[in-house]
Amino acid sequence: MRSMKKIVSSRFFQRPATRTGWWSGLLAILAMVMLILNNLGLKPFNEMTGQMQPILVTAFDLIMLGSLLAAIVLGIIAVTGKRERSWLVWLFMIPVTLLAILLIAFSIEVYKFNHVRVEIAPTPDAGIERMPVIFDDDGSPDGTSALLYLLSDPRADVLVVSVSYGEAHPQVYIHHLGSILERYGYGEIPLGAGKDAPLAGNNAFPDSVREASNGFWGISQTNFDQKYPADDSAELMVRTITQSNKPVTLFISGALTNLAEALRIEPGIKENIAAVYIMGGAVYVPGNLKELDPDTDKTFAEWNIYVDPLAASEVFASGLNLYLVPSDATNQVTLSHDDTRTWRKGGSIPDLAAEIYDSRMRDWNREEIEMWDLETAEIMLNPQPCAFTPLGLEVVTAEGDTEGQTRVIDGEANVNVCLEPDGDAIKQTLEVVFGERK
Ligand SMILES: [Ca+2]
Repeated sequence: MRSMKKIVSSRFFQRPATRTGWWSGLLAILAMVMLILNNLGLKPFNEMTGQMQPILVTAFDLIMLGSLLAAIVLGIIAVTGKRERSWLVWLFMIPVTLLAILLIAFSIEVYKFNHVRVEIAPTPDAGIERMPVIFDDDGSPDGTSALLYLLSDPRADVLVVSVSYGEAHPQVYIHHLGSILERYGYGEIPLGAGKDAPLAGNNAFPDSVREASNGFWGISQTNFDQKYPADDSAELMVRTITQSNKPVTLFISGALTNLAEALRIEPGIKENIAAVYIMGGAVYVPGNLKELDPDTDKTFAEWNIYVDPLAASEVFASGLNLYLVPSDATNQVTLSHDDTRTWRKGGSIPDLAAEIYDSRMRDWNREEIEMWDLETAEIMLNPQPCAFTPLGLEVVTAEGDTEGQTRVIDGEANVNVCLEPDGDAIKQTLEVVFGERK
């Protein structure tokens, strides 16, 4: 075998000896300068306006990436084929390293997304009196945060997670909640999905809201491919309440469709329901339909009651022990980014609750936001911050401007209403429960 001496055409401190070597070095420098300009936001064409601007910006990107790739290819040829060792040629290693880092970071993200990490649910302290709770929300961002709160507070024993008609399509959104529960170690909680229609009529949230809920509001925390088995909500409620050896508390932060249907199936469940906490209605304040439907003439109703007034009317007349947290109370308590930041010490469940409100504030361009369902969940576990006022309330079911209104009537009180919540106390409890979650 003939031994071949490798002849190096340039040494490290020399200039490249070949054209390939020169090109690889110069293109690497060009690519890096363009990358730096790009990352510093100093792209020369970004500030321009007019027809040429998008073409020039695209051209910049193409030249940047093209010279990056060309520098790498020519660099490899120069080092291996032409035996170049000049420092200028070795510059191609810098973009190679950058690309490798990007590729590794991207792979880690893909891996994290595809491998649902099951976290260990906290073991509740045996000494704590636990409240058996059925959670029923209409697939809303704040309702999802309320669920995360109930999971974080050891005083709540969540028996069922159910989605009702309202902001979301129950059969779609239940899988988002299924994914969240599995991820955080609560995959055993039975799921319910209600019918995607009110008991009567066809009132509905705007399509844009319902479509956004299908995609989990653009917060890509859930595994969209996975499907989770879910029972019909009303039947699951009846079964769970009947079988519970302790009276059950219901948390309802959407339309009252599922509970009304459960009461129609088996009115006897009333005997084993301790209380129903409801986020909904507007008693002494204007309704909130205009917030999503600016052209409406219906200024009295609040969305949760409005989308299924018949269901609300049946529940209000049921004789159940009702606790209502209406817009009167939710208008008074707002969150800012400073508040959500204090939750994040508690780990991934509070992180998601914070991210949900942070993303709403970003999307709506607001510095502060009401917490609605989350406020109601907090008051349910910790009623001291709101003294409830017993009121006679009826729900207007007739079509017209007052449809869905929760109207005060003379006569016996049927609903306990939170009108003046102590926002600071509520936010303090949230900070403790979320921030100290183990
Ligand atoms: Ca809700």
